[in-house]
Amino acid sequence: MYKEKLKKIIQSYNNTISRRNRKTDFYNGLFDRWENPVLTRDHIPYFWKYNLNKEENPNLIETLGVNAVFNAGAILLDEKYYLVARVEGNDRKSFFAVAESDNGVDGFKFWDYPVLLPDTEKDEVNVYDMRLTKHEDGWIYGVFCSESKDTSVSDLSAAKAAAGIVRTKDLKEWERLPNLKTKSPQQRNVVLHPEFVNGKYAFYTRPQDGFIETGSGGGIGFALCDDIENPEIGHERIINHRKYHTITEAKNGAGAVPIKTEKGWIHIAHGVRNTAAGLRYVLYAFATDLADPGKQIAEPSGLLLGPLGGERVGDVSNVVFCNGAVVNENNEVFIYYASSDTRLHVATTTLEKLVHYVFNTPGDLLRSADCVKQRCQLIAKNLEYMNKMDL
Ligand code: M1P
Repeated sequence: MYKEKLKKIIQSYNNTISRRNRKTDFYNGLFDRWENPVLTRDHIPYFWKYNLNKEENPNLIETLGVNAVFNAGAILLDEKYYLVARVEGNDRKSFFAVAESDNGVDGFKFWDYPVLLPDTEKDEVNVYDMRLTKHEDGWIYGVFCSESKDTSVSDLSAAKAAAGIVRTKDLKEWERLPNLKTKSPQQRNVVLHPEFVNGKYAFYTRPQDGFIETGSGGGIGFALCDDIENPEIGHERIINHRKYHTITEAKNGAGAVPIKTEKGWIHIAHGVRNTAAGLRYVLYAFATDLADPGKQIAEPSGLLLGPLGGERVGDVSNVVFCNGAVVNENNEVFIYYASSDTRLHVATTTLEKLVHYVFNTPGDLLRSADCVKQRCQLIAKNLEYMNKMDL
């Protein structure tokens, strides 16, 4: 009986990790969506969850369950696709784990052990959402949210967020650096730029007053840092602003490490707005200047990718979130996005399409009256063009 149960568990795990993926019929000309999530809690190796000792666990009851696998940093190394995923145990604590695949769209398999980060921040309770930056200094940096309890108030759930920093050469040995010191009370969604800027390390930040509310934090910030081993930044200049009645009204945050293109750095970020059903998270894109990555040069209007169908439902519904994207040697772009804080998907496009989208999509005119005129201009142009077209 025990053996039968175990065989079933192993079979189910093997089926999950060997399941092939295929593109869906979704069409917007920009990216493809894929049928299956690339990582789910079913991708977690069974030997992470069960005590497999028959004497100790004769009924094969789950010992340490896993609730969700989502928000992953991504990197391409020697033609392999690596994700450093946020794995959330049934105990609500998140940790990081590396999964690898040969093609970036399926076959992701976790390494035998999750990542053991050096435990140097004594008040840290939870860690999540690592961004992986292949920096020109030769290190791979992981910047993540380091969360601790806010003991200054009586509210039991009050928390503080800071940016934790680790570095590695192989995703196996991790060196922990001190948490980033910033002037703003809290930080989440911090991303390290892959190149030096004026000879310094450069961070995209998200200054925020509270753990959930950004308060006076006006958007995505940018700041330089002299010494990555004692990381500290001064003034955070807001480079991508939150705006009234847009997808970023409630908050926004940097997502994937910016992608370098011939026209500028392309950023895939998330925007949040409030609704009667709670917060809604979508992805959007903008570009910054090649020479000055702290200067915005393009921002298409509206969302790039929003939750669709089953993606809408999960532990935190109506959310898509991205903290990792990679570009391969064929200039194919793999955008890893999680849905509803539950599972991880991939959307694929090409660098050429992404550049076209970011630099040719009209901007948000911010008022219905102007937006409808913008649409009417498109319609008029199209109707005239279609009259001459031989369809
Ligand atoms: O629950 C949605 C997301 O909420 C947070 O993002 P932000 O700081 O922008 O609100 C993060 O906790 C993220 O992990 C989560 O997916």
